[in-house]
Amino acid sequence: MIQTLDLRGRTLSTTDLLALVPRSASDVGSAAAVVDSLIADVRRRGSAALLEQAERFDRVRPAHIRVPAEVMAEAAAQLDPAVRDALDEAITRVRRGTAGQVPPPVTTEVAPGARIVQRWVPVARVGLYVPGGKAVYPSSVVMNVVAAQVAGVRSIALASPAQEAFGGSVHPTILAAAHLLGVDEVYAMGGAGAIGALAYGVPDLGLDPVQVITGPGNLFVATAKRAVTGVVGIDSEAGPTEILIIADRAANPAYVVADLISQAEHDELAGSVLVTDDPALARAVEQALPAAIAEAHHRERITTSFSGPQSAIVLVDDLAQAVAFSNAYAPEHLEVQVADPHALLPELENAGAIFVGDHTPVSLGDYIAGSNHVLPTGGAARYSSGLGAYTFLRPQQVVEYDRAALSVVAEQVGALSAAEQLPAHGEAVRVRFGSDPLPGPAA
Ligand code: HSO
Ligand code: ZN
Repeated sequence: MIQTLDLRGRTLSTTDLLALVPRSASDVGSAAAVVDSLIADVRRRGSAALLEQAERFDRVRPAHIRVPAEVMAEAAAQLDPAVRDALDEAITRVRRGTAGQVPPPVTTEVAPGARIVQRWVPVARVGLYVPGGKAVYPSSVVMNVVAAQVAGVRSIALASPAQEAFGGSVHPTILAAAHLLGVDEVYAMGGAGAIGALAYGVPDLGLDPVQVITGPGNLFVATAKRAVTGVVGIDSEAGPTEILIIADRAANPAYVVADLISQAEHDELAGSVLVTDDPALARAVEQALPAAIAEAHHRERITTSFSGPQSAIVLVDDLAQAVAFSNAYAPEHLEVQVADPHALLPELENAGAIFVGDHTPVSLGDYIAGSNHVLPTGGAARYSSGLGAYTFLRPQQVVEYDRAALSVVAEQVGALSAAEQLPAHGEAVRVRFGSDPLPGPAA
């Protein structure tokens, strides 16, 4: 079922390597016209448009778009205690794991009396979109909200589609997770209209616009996030999940099989790739897969994902070739199950997150490791990172010169302003010294 690609003895370019294990193409953009009109309608008619869109796309008319406080509290009270305990632990660990992502302000004296402060300022208000489809991910609420809170974001609004099965409200597990995190501004609204509502605000709902929108969604949500970019900032677009495992003869095939299956259960389009220099391990994994999949709850989805061109067992000559493959592929999740994983770490450049050793499966990171599970997919790990506090922070420079420090460079500002034929620029410095002669850099 899963293809085996034997790259031993072959030298391939990055383009060739990528063509061997192609990801599914994304057609974000194809829905642009529909999405634009849905957003425009929300801007024009506010909650009336949102209610109509819920009836049309979610087949239910929410009793309230803004989820009432009692409904939030009730959902939290009804939450299974074991799930509540696990969410509490996840929140604690992700908070700890995120704390190091807020850099302290740095002051640099570029010259005597001339100071540049580099500081990191959170955006004021953030919107989080939580999909309402086949999967309910309270863990994603934790990942997004904690990152924003650690950054210092003061106001967070959450949007999730109205659910027919829950009387037109948001899924109670999502409500409970939000409540545990102290987020009580939740709206039963979904799809492109919800993204428009967050970006532009909805006056008749008392919903103020946000500055950054994060969270995954279907094609319409992704298209809508693209459409409002510039009005707001967004996180990266989430494609199907991916796992790449680099393993050598020291790896336990049962762990490799379980970890590949764990991510494939998300999506038919999920990519699962094992890269190994050990033909015996490759064989063991290939042989163990069918029985393991047969046991799996989502066996059909997993089978489809393993049978697709995006999944493979890749045989390489050595771990150096495995690293080269992984760097070219740039997986969302990279597991390193080799005898000496730390020897490979310095060489591993492109990955959303790296999971080291036999006892760090991706599913640990999905829930409770303390890292963030919102990670770049589709090769975006070549140039971007996962979600973190920095997603909600802007670096800002604060500039401060005293009179003496300004006088030292006044002539130079004048010279550059003359060269650019912008003499008023020079004058804005000169005016501060009246008829005093300018001392110039040598003074
Ligand atoms: N592996 C998913 C995140 C997730 N897993 C949520 C379980 N729940 C994408 O990184
Ligand atoms: Zn997962």
